[in-house]
Amino acid sequence: MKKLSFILLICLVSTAIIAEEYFAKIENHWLRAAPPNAMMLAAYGQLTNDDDEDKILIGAYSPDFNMAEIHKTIITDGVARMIHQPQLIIKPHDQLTFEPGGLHIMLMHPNKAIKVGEEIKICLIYKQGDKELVQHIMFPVVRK
Ligand SMILES: [Cu+2]
Repeated sequence: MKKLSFILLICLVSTAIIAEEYFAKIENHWLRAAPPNAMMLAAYGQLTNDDDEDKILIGAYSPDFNMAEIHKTIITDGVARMIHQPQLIIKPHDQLTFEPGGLHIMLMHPNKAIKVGEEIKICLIYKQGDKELVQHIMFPVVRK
């Protein structure tokens, strides 16, 4: 819990301190709308590393959810399972696509109603050496 509140704090104050250039570029990002009582929602998008160094993604956080993790859906023997991804490396000049049926940001236990048309803040946590850097992104809530 202490770590979570620390990350939340970074999430709220880090924009001014950390150069935006460090982070992967995110495009086509969206959060899938769900029924009002849903305990799990998922967010998607495409991350591009325009840099000459690896970008190492180690997690996610959202102030509007009690828990967030990066997952990958894998189908084994016809059964879909979601596997937690504690670390994902985006190679230089490469892309990582989060999409339904594959990689996703799993958002668990919302602490408010998540409505179509609004934007929800999700923070992606990167590792650079022994530092953790946090990228804030506003995800539009879309029904599809
Ligand atoms: Cu998941």
